[in-house]
Amino acid sequence: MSVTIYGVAASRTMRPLWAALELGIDFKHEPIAFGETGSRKPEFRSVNPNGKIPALKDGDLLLFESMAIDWYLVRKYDNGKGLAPRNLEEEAAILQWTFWAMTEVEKQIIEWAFNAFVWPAERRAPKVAEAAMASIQAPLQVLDQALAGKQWLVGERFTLADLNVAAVLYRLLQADLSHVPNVQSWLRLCLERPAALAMRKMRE
Ligand SMILES: N[C@@H](CCC(=O)N[C@@H](CS)C(=O)NCC(=O)O)C(=O)O
Repeated sequence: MSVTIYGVAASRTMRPLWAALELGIDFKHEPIAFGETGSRKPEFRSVNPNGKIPALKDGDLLLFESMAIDWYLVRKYDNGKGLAPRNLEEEAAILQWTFWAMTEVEKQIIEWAFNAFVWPAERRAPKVAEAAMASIQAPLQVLDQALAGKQWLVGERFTLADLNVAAVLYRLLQADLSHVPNVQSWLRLCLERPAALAMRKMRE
């Protein structure tokens, strides 16, 4: 077993854990906590100098950044499973959706979730949650249109584009998505795959 994934599942580590489970990789999981009690400890800085999770070790290779780790895992271990791109156009489309999720909606979804239900009630700021939810409406419409008449984002099969975007949207399972019905049904389809359910069991 050469692959080790560092980080508790209830964090962005859910992304490489889901990818590894989809790919059937025989990996070791080190559930390092985030912050002072785990990822920021000096001994973990040799794994990820940023003091954050997730991180990955595969033989001599050390990697940080969840989406770079996912990219590496599917490029190395796909073995025909279909998560990896099959040509340049698919590669660009998978990167497009991955970067879109990270830059257009990730921060706002986290802000919404923490202020809507993750933090204890006294710490929540309902107005911040409301503003964060309002700010993702335009990108959600873009995603909804991209999914019109399609089951998956790229190449008519479940790819890393679906995994990365659905992992970023995970918290929206608890939001009302009835006004973006394509996103609603696609998100459920992604997050109810056996590998996604196994990942969710590790974190919920
Ligand atoms: N862009 C990085 C973000 C990593 C990150 O911020 N991870 C959080 C947990 S989800 C963390 O380790 N925070 C600990 C800290 O900032 O002390 C990625 O996608 O991997």
